[in-house]
Amino acid sequence: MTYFMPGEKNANEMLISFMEGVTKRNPGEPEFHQAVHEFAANIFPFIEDKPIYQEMRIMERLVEPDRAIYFRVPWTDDAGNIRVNRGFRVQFNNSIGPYKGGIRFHPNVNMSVLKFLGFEQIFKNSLTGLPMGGGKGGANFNPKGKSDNEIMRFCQSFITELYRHIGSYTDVPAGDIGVGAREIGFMFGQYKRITNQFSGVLTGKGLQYGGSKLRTEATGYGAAIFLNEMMKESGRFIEGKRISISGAGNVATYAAEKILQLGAKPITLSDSSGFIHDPEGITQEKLEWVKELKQERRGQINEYVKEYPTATFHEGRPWNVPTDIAMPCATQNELSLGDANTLIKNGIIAISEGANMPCELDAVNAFKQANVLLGPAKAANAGGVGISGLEMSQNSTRVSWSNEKVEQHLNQMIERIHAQCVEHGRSENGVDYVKGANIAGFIKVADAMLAYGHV
Ligand code: NDP
Ligand code: 2IT
Repeated sequence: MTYFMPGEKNANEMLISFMEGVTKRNPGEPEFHQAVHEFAANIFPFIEDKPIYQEMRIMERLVEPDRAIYFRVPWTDDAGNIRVNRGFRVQFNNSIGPYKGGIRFHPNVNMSVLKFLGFEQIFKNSLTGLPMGGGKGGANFNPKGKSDNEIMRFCQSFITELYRHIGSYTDVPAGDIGVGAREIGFMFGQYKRITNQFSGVLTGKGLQYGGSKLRTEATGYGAAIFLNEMMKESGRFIEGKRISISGAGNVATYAAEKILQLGAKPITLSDSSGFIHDPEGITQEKLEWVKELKQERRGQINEYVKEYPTATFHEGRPWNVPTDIAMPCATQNELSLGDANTLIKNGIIAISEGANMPCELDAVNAFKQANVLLGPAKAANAGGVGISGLEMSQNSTRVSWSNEKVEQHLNQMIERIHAQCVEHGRSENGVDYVKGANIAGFIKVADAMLAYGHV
């Protein structure tokens, strides 16, 4: 532990010794170190003159998950072979509500990735204003090329262990990379079967069995609305702007959809095969085609150029395409310092992070130095978990809200999150949204922890 008395060290010294401790105690977890570092760099200056947070070791307690479990997930493939994967759930912090956060199925899932995601989720959920703690889970399972039956058997096996750790007042998982409506359906079905309970234990459910309107759209829509708020705050307009988007999944496609509604022009999408550049703009009709390609046929984005020959396909990520705005919506660390410098050279105005921690730390700092508006994931993609929170409310009260009502809540929630970032992030150079989101997210959780004593 990093023990120092309040006032003994300045903010920078506190940050250095704190990060030394975090790195030492969590060896081999680079993504977790990165997420903590980005957060702590804003929090230590904030608590420098607030000794209560230092005395009560709030930061030291925040970086230790309440608990983290991992477990065997055995399943049988269509050829009858027994396969084994590893499942995880990190229950990071339930100070302001039940653990809440997605489940990711991807071959690169490990404790470091889930701890970074669970840590960020604490503050994202705090920003929504709803009573949700932070957690994240998943498995190092690759859904690519698996049949529906294989996916079902995997989800059933995963829940057969996870069910004992979750519950509508304990921990409420949802989707993330590789986990969408199909997987949530299989997991909810198995949970219901094992426990004989129909409860709001998962969000992102189908509309026929307790899902909320607009949950599917909420993350991408929210990231576009947050972008629009940042543009308005800085006296600019989103209309007519070219927007480069990475990813072609849930977040990317609905971010593109909302951007179109706001009058801007999405020009790229990507997946693990590479990216497409459509200088004429990706219209709603083209987006519908992409959704069908990715969700129904589970194909690769390179097929787009056969359907729409004005577009070109390239390997890698779309950051060298000249653009006004970028929305990384695929995965962590998908935008490097080199990419940031290219975007800055090409005159980028704003970034809105649909994915979690898509920009490397050096890239974040480069954008800040160049005065590029940067909407951090905690704030910009909070619309997804925000509507998950409202799905929980609807399940608890056994009602189903209309599209209009949920949409109104989503718009207001994103506007309030934006306002909190402005309140805590404003300086003479404009708004530092990373700082604003970190501090605003921290205060509520830290004050709840103070109330609980030394737990
Ligand atoms: P999906 O699985 O629906 O889509 C992910 C997309 O990103 C796919 O196009 C996928 O390509 C691509 N991708 C994933 N990993 C990589 C990689 N390592 N390299 C290149 N491309 C990759 O996931 P979501 O859209 O739900 O999630 C995207 C991001 O948004 C994640 O960071 C997630 O944590 C974050 N997020 C999601 C929320 C949600 O509600 N779903 C809420 C808040 C944040 P391919 O199809 O080839 O696999
Ligand atoms: O990263 C995220 O916020 C999510 N994957 C959504 C979590 C949720 O509980 O809806």
